[in-house]
Amino acid sequence: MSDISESEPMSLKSFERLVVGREQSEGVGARVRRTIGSGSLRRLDPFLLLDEFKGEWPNGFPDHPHRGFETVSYLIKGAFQHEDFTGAAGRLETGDVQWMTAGRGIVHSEIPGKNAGEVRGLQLWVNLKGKDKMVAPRYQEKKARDIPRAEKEGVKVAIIAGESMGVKSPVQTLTQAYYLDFELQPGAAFSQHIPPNFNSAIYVVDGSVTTNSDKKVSAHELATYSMEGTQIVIKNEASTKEPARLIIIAGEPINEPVVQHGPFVLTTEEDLMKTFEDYQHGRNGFERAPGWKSKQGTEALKARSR
Ligand code: K8S
Ligand code: FE
Repeated sequence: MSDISESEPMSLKSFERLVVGREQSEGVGARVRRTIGSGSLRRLDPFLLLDEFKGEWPNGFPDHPHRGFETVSYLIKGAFQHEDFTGAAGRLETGDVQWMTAGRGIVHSEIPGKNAGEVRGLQLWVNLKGKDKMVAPRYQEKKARDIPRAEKEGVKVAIIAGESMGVKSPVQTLTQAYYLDFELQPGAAFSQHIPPNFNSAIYVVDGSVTTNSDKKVSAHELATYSMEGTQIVIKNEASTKEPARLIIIAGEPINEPVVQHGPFVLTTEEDLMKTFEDYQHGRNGFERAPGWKSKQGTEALKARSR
C-alpha cells in the first residue's frame, strides 16, 4: 500500500454513488458517455463534466466557446486536433494531455485526427473560482512521454495532476486537483491518498475493479466517494484475467454558486448575461470571436456534407 501520510490517520473513504455513462449524441455526429454533468450527477464540485468520446473524423466538436473553467482532454487512443480563434493549433496523440484554462474566453474546434481511425478520449471540466474566471486563457500540454509515471507490484500510474506513489505532476491547476491514470494487472491492488475534504471519483476506462467495501465498478462507470476519509483502495480481482484501466479524479470544492449555460459557467445570472453579450459582440476576451471560423472545422463539416 502506498501514499501513507504521516500527518493524518489512514481512513478509508466510503463508496457513495455509481453513475453509468450511457452513449448520447453530441457535437456533430459524435457520441459521448457523460457521467459528471448528466441528469444523474449534475456536478461533483469542482468538476462540472466528464465525457468519454469515441468516434472518427470528420465527426467531432467544431467551433464552440468556453468561459469560466478549465477543460482537460486526455487521449486514450488515436489523435485529436484543436484549433482556436488566436490561430493556435495542435495535435494530441495517444497518452497526451491538454490542460486548457479557458478563463475569460476561448473559441475553438476539437476534431479527431484525419486518418487516425477510431479515436477515444476523455474530457473533464474543472470549474474556476469566481476570482479566477476571467484569467487569460492558457494551455498546458504534455506529451505522453513527459507525463511523470510510477510503477509498483502490478500497478502503473501516470500522474497528470496531483501526486501518487511519491511522484508529483508539474501541471499547475488553478483549482487544486488530482488526475491519475492507473493500469492494474489481474490480482493487483493499491491505495491512493486523497487530501482531506476533496471530492473524488474513479472512472473505469477498461475492464472492471472493486473499490472500498468491495463495490464493483465496470468500464464506462463512475464511482464517487465520501468527502470523509483520505484513502481510495482499488483492486483488479485475479479472476478478471485482464488488465483494468481507470482514472482517479479529486478536487477541492469551490463552494460557490454555479450559473451555467452550456459552455459558459459563471457564478451569477448577471455575469452569465454579460457573457452572452461579450461573446456576441466580441468583448472582454471574445474580441476574435465574431466571424471566426476554424479551418479544420470548416473542412470537417464540408466532408460530412458530401
Ligand atoms: C475533446 C461544447 C457543451 C454543453 C455542456 C451543455 C459542451 C461534448 C468532448 C473532447 C473529448 C475528448 C478529447 C477532446 C466534448 C466536450 C463540450 C461542449 C458546447 C456545449 C452542457 C461536450 C463532448 F458533448 F460536446 N470533447 N463538450 O468530449 O465541449 O452544453 Cl481528447
Ligand atoms: Fe471545447
